[in-house]
Amino acid sequence: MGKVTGNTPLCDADPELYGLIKQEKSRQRSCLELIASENFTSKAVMDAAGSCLTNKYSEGLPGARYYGGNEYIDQIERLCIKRALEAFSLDEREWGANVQPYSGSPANFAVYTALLKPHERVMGLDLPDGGHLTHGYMTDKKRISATSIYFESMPYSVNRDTGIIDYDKLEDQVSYFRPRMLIAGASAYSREIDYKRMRQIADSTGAWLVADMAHIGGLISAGVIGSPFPYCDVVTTTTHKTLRGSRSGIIFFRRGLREVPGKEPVPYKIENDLNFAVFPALQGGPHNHIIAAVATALKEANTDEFREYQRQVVANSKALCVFLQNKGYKVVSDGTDNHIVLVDLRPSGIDGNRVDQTLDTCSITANKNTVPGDKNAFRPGGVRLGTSALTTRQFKESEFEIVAQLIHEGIEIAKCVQDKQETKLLKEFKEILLNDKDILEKTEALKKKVVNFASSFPMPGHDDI
Ligand code: DSN
Repeated sequence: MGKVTGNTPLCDADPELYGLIKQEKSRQRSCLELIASENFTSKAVMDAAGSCLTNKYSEGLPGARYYGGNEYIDQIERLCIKRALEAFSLDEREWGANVQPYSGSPANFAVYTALLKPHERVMGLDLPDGGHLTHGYMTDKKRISATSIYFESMPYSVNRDTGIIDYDKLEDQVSYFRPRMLIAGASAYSREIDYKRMRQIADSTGAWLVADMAHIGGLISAGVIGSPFPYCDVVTTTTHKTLRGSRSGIIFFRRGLREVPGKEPVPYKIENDLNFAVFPALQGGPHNHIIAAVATALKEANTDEFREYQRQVVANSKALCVFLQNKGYKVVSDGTDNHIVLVDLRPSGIDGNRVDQTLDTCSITANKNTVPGDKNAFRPGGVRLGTSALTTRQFKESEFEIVAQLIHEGIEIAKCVQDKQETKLLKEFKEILLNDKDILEKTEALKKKVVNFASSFPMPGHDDI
């Protein structure tokens, strides 16, 4: 018998790659991870994602595949669907789910493909106001997202003073634009969405109401914020943000009867169109290893431990918000209901790019973000902070008080760098940040504090990679 190939572990088969993954693991462990869309998934989820299921093709749906050998794959996908419905307390007579989308953006595009004809109209929250690219984003000069290339989009916005979605203005816009689909969802919005009001607004023009709960799926599953399911026709999500699974997407769709005020209820007929849009219209074979890993994450989501985790995520976010406000920072909407704190840095005399770069140098990972009123998405005035990842590492309110202090110290350094600038160029800022002796002393000292602090907390997953 010849030698079996493919049994060598990664560390021996590809030491170069193994070394890089190890370094990334060590970065994750030693930094303060505050990117609101990230989290640390469990060892069990990673085991499923790294399993033999990656070997299998299974185009089609459970029980109706194009290739043979899918008896276990079918059971795995059905299990994932069942757990997806359970995680949001949905009755399978009223809701179904497609767990094959590769992630949130493909899930959203599948919804557009299924529910709309090309060039029909959509409305989503504007990206600079906290919306997502796939909610129809375009600029004055360019249609950026495919959702604005193949469909006609008009953004709605938040009130510039309050930072809250301007539902009255939205209602007015809808009466003129008459969209076929209204999207309720966001990437950088820290307040609860009024789905009931959005349903009324969608009904005023007979539009589909689609929620994109990618950021807040875990919080909704745990019941710590309001659910879109009672009001929406379709709900999409990613599975790796607050839901803490592997990277994937899910589309939930209504079954049963569609109630439209003033009309006889009609049966929903969107299930087949949505399934068809995912495959064969947009995707090929499902990523079975990832569907399995999502199934494991959804099992974890249906536990008291997970619900307690989500309560802590929100408690930590509220605490971080207050600690930063006490240091004089302006928080968009003056608070938070979820895992996000969106800091408007403009009143502090600095911007998102400069703070993001400075914090990154000190092992604090957050992202620059537009804040309401920003004119240019490439020069955002704020920074978005999220508490999901560090809460997974057992951070509580007292740890977030330290996090707020460390962020504040980072922002102070960014201001020192800015003071040394002779021009307004970001390139010059970076030069000074990375080369100026005084600044280097400051960033190295802060980084040391951050790394010592972060490294002392537990980290889920495998020890090495
Ligand atoms: N990149 C994700 C986020 O940070 O919100 C959304 O796609």
